[in-house]
Parts: sequence; structure tokens; C-alpha cells
Amino acid sequence: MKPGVEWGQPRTCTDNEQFGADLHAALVRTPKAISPKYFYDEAGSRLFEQICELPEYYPTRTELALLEAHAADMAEQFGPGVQLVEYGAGALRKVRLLLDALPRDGAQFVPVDISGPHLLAACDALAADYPGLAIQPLVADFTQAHTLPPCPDGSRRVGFFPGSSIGNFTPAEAEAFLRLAAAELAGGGLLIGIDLEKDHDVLHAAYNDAAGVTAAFNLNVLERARKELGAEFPQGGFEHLAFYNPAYRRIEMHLRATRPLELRVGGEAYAFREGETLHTEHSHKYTVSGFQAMAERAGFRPGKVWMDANRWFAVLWLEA
Ligand code: AVJ
Repeated sequence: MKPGVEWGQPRTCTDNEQFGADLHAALVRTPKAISPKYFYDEAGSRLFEQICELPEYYPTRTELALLEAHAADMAEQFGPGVQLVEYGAGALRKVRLLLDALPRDGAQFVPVDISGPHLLAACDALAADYPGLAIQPLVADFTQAHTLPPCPDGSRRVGFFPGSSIGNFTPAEAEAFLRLAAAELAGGGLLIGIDLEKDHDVLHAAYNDAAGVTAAFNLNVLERARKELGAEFPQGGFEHLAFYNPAYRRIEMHLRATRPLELRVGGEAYAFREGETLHTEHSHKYTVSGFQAMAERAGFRPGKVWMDANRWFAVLWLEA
């Protein structure tokens, strides 16, 4: 294991062509809906980091506090010699708390993220702060087939999926992802953060912040289409909409047309009725027992659970 960042063949699995094709598919569906992965270009990744600092957005600080308080206990579940794979790595803030609790010379870190420049910049900063650590970034959409670097001899492969990012999947998609992860992590395990069911007002506020950062994050999908694909739509034609849907136990985010309008992109014109939405994200909330049952169906054995005093957020250890 070589310390420092390995730049070998970062594979980029999304490009303008893919975005254009997926946006077209999103706009001809009924109801119109696009994958939330398209939030995360560089501007969107920055906006998401601002969301994490918002007073209303409790998940990030709650999970960070759990990691701060229990990193040693979590690392104990991993065992010595770890290839740590972070799915949707982002700014690499949370993983530092785990890395601090791991034996430095026995660890390899494989952050996987869809936003290449953002990931590589975060890896540079991490390498500067963790000089002995072997870092192998993988620029990829982790929901698609990807090839991880081989797990070093004598190491267990451990997945880290914080932030309740799994909430972006439908329960069926989440179970499918967990099944793939259980295979990829066989012999090791998965440390995963999940956002829990709670008071609907608390949930509503977390996705409708007073400063309007979540609105800008949501609208960034269309800004991105404008920048990358030359999309045209009227200024102020779309507004942020986020609400808790109790039937599905999820926050839904949409972009709602404020009047009848056309979105033009790729030589086509897509009509929106007034009030019609483009569904941009769902964020599912779970109970610990409900999530563990799903993980068991996917091939994991549920282990330790760490929760805050409010029981708003949980970090789960799952043996693969
Ligand atoms: C990164 C998917 C966990 O669902 O809370 C934050 C994204 N969307 N505010 C979430 C998000 C709006 C976030 N996840």
C-alpha cells in the first residue's frame, strides 16, 4: 500500500450526454422526475455543504456528534486492517473521525463520488492531513456497476455510507443497493447513517430553510441544464417545493412551474402546466427495526446501533 493519493484511472461515469439523455427521459415521464444525483455538480456540491451548516438541517450535525462520541466503538467493529470504502464521499469531513480511530498504517481509503473535481480536491486536502494514508479515489456513480480496487491481503472491506444518503433511494432501490453492497463487502461490513421518522414539522423545516439554500440547491438542477445543455426556461418559471409525504414516509422535493411554460433543451420543447412539477428528490425516513429488517433481507447481519438522545438519527453497523 502506497501512501498518498493514487491518481490512476479515475473513471467518470457521467457526462453531458448522459445528463441530456436522462433529462429528456425525466421530462417525457408522467409524472416528470429526475435522479437527485444531478444535484451534485461543483456548484451543487457546494450548496449541499452549505445545507449541512443550516440551523434547520439537523442530520449532518447529529451524525457528526455520533461519530465524534463513538468512533472508537465503531472502529472496534471493523477489526484491524481495513479497506474503507465511502459511498458518495463528498467533502470527506465525516470519515476523518473514523480514520482518527483506525490504526493508520493498516488502512486504505477508497472514496467513491460522482463529482470528480470536488472529490479530487477533497482527496488532496485529506492527503495533506493524513500523510500515511493510502487513498484511492474512484470517480463513479456508485449505484451503477463499478470495480473497487482489490482489498489488500489481511484486510476486511468496510463500507461507509453516512448522511442518510440511502434515503434518496426508494425502499426497493435501497434494498437492491444493500444487496450489491453486501456482496461487495462480504467478510467485512457496512457502517450506515439513516435519518429516522420524527415530528413532521422538524422534517419540513429541514427542507424549507429560511435562508433559501435548499431552494437554490433544488433549482441548481435546472441551472446546470442551462449551463451544460443550453436549456432555456423563463426566469422565475420554477419554484422550490418540499413537503413530507406520510404515505411514503419521505420528504419529496419538486420544482414547480409557477405558470404554464416551456422548457427547451436538446432541440425539444417540454410543456409544463401551471403547478406541474419536476420531481427532483425523495428522502426516505426509517425506523431502526424497519431498516435492519431490510438489511437482513439484503444479506447483512445487524450489529450495534448508535443514536442521539432525540432519536432523530441513527448509525448502524451491519456485518456482511
Ligand atoms: C444527501 C440525500 C441525505 O435527503 O437530506 C438535503 C440531500 N436534499 N436537503 C437529504 C438534501 C435537500 C440529503 N441527502
